[in-house]
Amino acid sequence: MRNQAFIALGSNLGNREENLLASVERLNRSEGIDVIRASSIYETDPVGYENQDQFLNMVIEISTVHHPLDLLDITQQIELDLGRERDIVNGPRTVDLDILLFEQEELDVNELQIPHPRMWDRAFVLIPLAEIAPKIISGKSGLPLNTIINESFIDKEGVKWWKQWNGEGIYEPIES
Ligand code: PH2
Ligand code: MG
Ligand code: MG
Repeated sequence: MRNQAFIALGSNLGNREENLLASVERLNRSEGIDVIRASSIYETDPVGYENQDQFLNMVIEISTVHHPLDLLDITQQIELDLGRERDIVNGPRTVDLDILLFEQEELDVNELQIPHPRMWDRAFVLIPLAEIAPKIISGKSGLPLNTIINESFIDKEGVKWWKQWNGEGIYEPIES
C-alpha cells in the first residue's frame, strides 16, 4: 500500500541548494519512495536560534510503502550521509529532513511526532507546503493553508522566494 507524506527540507551550511537537491534525489532513489511534487526553494531567516546563517527551505510530497518510523530511519541516514552533525539544538545544519504529515496519521512516540509539532507555526514550512498542497487544513486554526497564506494569518516576513525548481531528473512536473 502506498501512502502520501510531506517532508520539509532545510539547509544553512555548505552548498545549501546542493544539499537540498541531493536529499531529494536520494529519497527518490530509495526503494519504496517516489517524489511526487516539490515546492520552490525559499531563503529564510533562522527561527529559534538566530545567530546563524539564513536557510534554504523547501517541501516535497512523496508516495511511500514504508511505515513512518522506517521513513524516519531513511531520512536520518540521508542527513548523516550528507554530513549532518548534531550539536546545537535548532543550530546550523547541512541538511535537516523533517516528516511533516503522513496521510491523516497521528503518531507520538519518542523519536517521531506526526504531524510535526511545530509545523503550523513556521512560515518557512507553511509557505512552501501551501505551494504544493494549498487545501491542507491546519491542525491549529482549522483553516486551509491557502487561506492562512493569502489572508496573512502568518508572518511572511523572513521567507523569500528564492528559486523555482522544476524537478528535472527526479519527477515529471505536473502541468497545471
Ligand atoms: N530549522 C530549525 C530551526 N530554525 N529556521 C529556518 N529558517 N529554517 C529551518 O529549517 C529551521 C529554522 C530546526 O530544525
Ligand atoms: Mg527541523
Ligand atoms: Mg529534524
